[in-house]
Amino acid sequence: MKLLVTIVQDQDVSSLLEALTEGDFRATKLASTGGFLRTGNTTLLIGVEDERLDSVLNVIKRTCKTREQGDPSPTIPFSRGGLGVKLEKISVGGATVFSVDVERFEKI
Ligand code: 2BA
Repeated sequence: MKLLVTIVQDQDVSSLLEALTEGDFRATKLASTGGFLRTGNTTLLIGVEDERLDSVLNVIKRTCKTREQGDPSPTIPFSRGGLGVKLEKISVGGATVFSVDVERFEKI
């Protein structure tokens, strides 16, 4: 079994959870914040049997979109680029997925 720590943009969460549920996958949704942009995103914990890994990755690929986002750092004093400097647009997503081997899984 694998645990997929899956970071997605908030805009994609609803359709991703719908597609996961339709595919009979289980997920837990956590609110998170990106360390670079410092804006909200969502982390889903998805436990999946090894033989269904490709299938769940396809659902994530199909559902999560790449978007351009501005760097908000000018609002943070003395951060990258300094005050008032407009930085370039950044490409975010579709999804960042960490696949971790699950040593043991129990529902009690
Ligand atoms: P953020 O850390 O807010 O990063 C948002 C986007 O900013 C990233 O999109 C990437 O395009 C850019 N970015 C991040 N760090 C950068 C840096 N040091 N220099 C230049 N550009 C940088 P994604 O790569 O699609 O990442 C989306 C979100 O996924 C991240 O939000 C973060 O929450 C998470 N993430 C990505 N890689 C990670 C990692 N290695 N470890 C933990 N979380 C990660």
